[in-house]
Amino acid sequence: MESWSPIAVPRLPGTPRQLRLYDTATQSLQPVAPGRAARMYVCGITPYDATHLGHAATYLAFDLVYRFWLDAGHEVHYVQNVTDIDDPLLERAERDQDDWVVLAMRETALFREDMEFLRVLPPTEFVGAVETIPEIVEFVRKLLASGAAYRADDPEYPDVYFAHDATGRFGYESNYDTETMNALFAERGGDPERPGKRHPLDALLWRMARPGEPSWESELGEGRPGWHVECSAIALNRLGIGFDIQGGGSDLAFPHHEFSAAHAEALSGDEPFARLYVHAGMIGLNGQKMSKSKGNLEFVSRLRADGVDPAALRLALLAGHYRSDRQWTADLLGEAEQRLASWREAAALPSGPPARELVDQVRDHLADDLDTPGALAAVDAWMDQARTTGGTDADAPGLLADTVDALLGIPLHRVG
Ligand code: 5CA
Ligand code: ZN
Repeated sequence: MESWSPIAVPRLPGTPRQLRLYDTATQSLQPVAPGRAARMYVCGITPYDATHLGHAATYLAFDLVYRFWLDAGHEVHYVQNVTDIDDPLLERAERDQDDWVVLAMRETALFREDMEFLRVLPPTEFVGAVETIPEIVEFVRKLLASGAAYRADDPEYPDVYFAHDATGRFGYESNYDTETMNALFAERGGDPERPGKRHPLDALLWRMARPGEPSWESELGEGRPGWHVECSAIALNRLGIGFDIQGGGSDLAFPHHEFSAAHAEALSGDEPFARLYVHAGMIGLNGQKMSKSKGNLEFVSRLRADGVDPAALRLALLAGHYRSDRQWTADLLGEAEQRLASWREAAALPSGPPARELVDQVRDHLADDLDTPGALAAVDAWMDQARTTGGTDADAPGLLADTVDALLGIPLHRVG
C-alpha cells in the first residue's frame, strides 16, 4: 500500500559510528548492520483505532535507527506491515457496526498523517496483510508440505497450525520459560484450548472461513491468515533471511516475534530470521500500559488537533530511553516545550561555540543503544555554553540545527 511522504535529511560532517543495540535473543548489546546495506522490519499497526503515544514512541525509536543508518551512509531497506485483517479489527467493526475494510482504511490514513506530523521517515515498503494473501497462502502451503504445519483435527474447520517445535529451537528469541510462554500465548491472541491442535502452543497459520467472517479463496481452502505468518512472509519475501533488525514493542517479543522467526526458519531451513530482535518499552498512562483494550489512551491526532508542536512531542518521547517502560504525563510535554524553545533560541544566534564535537557526541550517545537522554543532555550542554559564554563560530548554530534535525528528527527552524 501507499507509504507516506519522505522528508529531506541534512548530511552531517565527521565520521559515523557503529550502532549497537540490545538484542532480546542474545540478551546483550550487539553491533548492527556491519555491511553497506541495512535491512529492517518493524511490526506495524492493527488499524482499528488511532495512533496513541505508545505506538508513536515505538516508531520513533526505529526512526532513530533509520536516521543513524542514513548518517552512516547505509542503503536502507525498511519494511513495515499493516495488520489490516485480524480478530481485533473485526471485533471493533462489529462493536461499532462499521465495515471492517472502511475502518482499516480510515485508521491507516490517520496513521500516515500522524507519522508525517511526527516527521517519522516513511518505510521503503509499507505492506498490508490483505494485499499479500497470495504470498501468505504460498508460505503456508510450503510449511504444510514440509511437515512443519498440519491441519487441526476438526472436520468442520480444519485450520492450519504451525508445530511450534518444528525448528528445534523454539524460545530462543524471547528466552521465556514454558510457564511464561503459556501465559503470554493465551493473553496475546493465542488459542491454547482449541480442540484438534497437537500442542497448546501451536500457532494458527490459516483459519478456515466461518460464517459472517471475511475470507479469501485459496489452495488452502477458503479462509484468512493467522497473525504471525503475515509478518513472517512479508519480511522474508522482501528482506530475505538474516536481515538486520526485527523490531516492535516489547509486547511483541512473545509470541509474535518468536513465531514469525520460527515460521521463516522452518520454511527456509536457514537461521536466524533476523540478526537482532529489538524491542521498545511500553508507554503507560495513569499507571498502566497504554492500550486500546484498557482505553487509557492519549492519541497523536488529539494532540495534533490541540496544536501541539510535533518537535516538542518528539522531544518529550525521546527524553526517556526507548527500552524503558515509562509513563506519559503532561509535564513531559511541558518540559519538552521549554527545552525546544531554548534550543531554537540557540539555533537563531549569529554564532556560538564550535559544534563539530557536539555532532560526534550525539552520534556516540545514539550508537550506544540509542541513548537519547545522553544525546539530549549533550545538546543542552552546548546550549548552556552558547548562552553563557557565547562563541565566535558562525557555522555552529546551523550545524547544531542540522544535527538535531538529521539524527533526532527535530527541526529547530519551525516548519509548516
Ligand atoms: N499489528 C501488530 C504487529 S504485526 C500490532 O501489534 N499492532 S498494534 O497496533 O497493536 O501495535 C503497533 C506497534 O506499537 C507494535 O510494535 C506494538 O508493540 C507497539 N505498541 C503497542 N502498545 C504500545 C505501548 N503502550 N507502548 C509502546 N509501544 C506500543
Ligand atoms: Zn508483526
